[in-house]
Amino acid sequence: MELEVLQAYALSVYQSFSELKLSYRISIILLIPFVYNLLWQLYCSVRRDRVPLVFHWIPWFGSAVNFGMRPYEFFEECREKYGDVFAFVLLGKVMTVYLGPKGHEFVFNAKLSDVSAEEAYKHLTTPVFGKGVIYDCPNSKLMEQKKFAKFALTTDSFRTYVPKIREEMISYIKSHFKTNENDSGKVNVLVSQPEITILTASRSLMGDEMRKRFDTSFAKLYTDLDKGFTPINFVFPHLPLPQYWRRDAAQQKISNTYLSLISHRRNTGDIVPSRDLIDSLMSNSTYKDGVKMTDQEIANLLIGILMGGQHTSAATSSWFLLHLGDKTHLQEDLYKELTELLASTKGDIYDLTYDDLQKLTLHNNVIKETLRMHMPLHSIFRKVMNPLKVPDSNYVVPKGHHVLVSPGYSMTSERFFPQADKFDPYRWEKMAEAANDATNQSNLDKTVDYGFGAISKGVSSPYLPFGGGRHRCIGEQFAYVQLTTILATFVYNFRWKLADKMPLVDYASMVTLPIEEDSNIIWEKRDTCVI
Ligand code: X2N
Repeated sequence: MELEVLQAYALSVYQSFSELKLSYRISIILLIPFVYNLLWQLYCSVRRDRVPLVFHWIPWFGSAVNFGMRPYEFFEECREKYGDVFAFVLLGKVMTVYLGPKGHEFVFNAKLSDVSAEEAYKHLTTPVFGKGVIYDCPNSKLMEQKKFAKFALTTDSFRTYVPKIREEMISYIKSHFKTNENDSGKVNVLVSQPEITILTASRSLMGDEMRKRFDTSFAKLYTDLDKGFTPINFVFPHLPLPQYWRRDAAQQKISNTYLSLISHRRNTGDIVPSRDLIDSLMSNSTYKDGVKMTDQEIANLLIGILMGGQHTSAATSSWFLLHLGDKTHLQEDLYKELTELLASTKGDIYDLTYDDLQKLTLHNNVIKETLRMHMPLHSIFRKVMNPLKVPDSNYVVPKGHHVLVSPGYSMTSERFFPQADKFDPYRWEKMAEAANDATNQSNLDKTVDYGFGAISKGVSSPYLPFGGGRHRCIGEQFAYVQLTTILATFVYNFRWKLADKMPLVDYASMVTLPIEEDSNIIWEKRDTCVI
């Protein structure tokens, strides 16, 4: 009975609608999403169990422009209005943000059953890395893959990587800065640093054969794959466009190249587990349940690891070159630190070892400060799999929404780092002293192991450039080895300054990059230049 009344009503609404002028009908249809959007926001605002939602006019798109162009300012404005917890709409997804150290705990240490990284990232990463690894498998498998990868990231392997990284750097600079002909020149760090990063990472992690391939058309495949690893791919993982076809073809060709190297090494028995990541994974990739990773999966894991290290490291070395080009007196301090260390061992840059790197305090603090100001990933996501209570509040984040954590926000906030917009590597020496004075250190020592080694249990530090919890980065030590070697080699051989003003940040790329047109530096040889 009720249904008939409803049907009759719907019919009469439809009839009066179809009697309207066409232009009115079109307007009404176009207005429906906007009206729905406003009603939905009204509904959210009256529910006391929902996180405050940032108002937006445009359905689906939401706050994409503000978030995509200036995320930290957007977060700060939202915090002033709503506090540390709020939600906003981003290209059809509802993102719940929790700012500050409590937010770091909320997201990084959330229960595995409540939030999922793979559901947030797999659409982006699986076409690029390939199937069966990282976010294209259950979390328990990822934990073991991280354990397998860590076998190639030991102190012993780092000792062998340092000379290889330095050699690649020097040969790159020789050929691209043309140091035989010139004593000074201009270079765009967004050109040089990605190239230096891929050459040093592939030489050390992937071995000599793979490094050699970058001198050929193989390098073009990496560019194709790279172009498929952008924020647009979060929203549209597959489109019938050339850039997507090239991404898929590059994934196949690159993984086939790894596959053939793997079979070659296996057939010739040429496997030395401590040599590089390939050998290490070949000899150490059997899951606890006895299942072995297939060669295809090993190849895909290699692509993922190299891709992860590439963008983040290239961005970081670009930023430290620019900041040091802006504050040239820091280069002199670094030079002093480096040459004094080398003098104590009566050597030059060719004698720099892994153990020396640990003694270069200022070099390490330059990297630490660069990561503070320019955390490569400004926003980290998880998909909510079960209704998730926000501690100390009435809020529940419903299943299907996302949570967003942004250590980069805290790391650039005045509330946690005085004079946060000043590049000051010395702040870390002062902070280390202050921390030693503090008595309550007990919490810092607690660790937890999710299967890939012990990591800090607490994640409530405002400084978390490598994240925390079960998804914490395993590349930290490798990144420091690679970046310190690159920095020391620059400092030993050159002085440099900015060609333009200090560049602004491009937040809409995969990692936070300097704007390309202001990323040129002018270098000149030092007396000690050996290149
Ligand atoms: C459309 C402005 O531009 O309005 F790679 F083995 C390998 C990477 C997570 C990037 C998040 C969003 C920017 C929207 C702009 C491996 C080393 C990893 C870790 C909106 C109009 C991959 C999210 C990018 C937000 C920027 C996920 C990486 N260590 N690598 N509107 O990484 O780890 C790996 C792990 C992420 C992001 C964004 C917009 C393991 C616009 C205008 C436009 N971001 N982004 N890795 N936006 N607009 C990695 C974690 C995993």
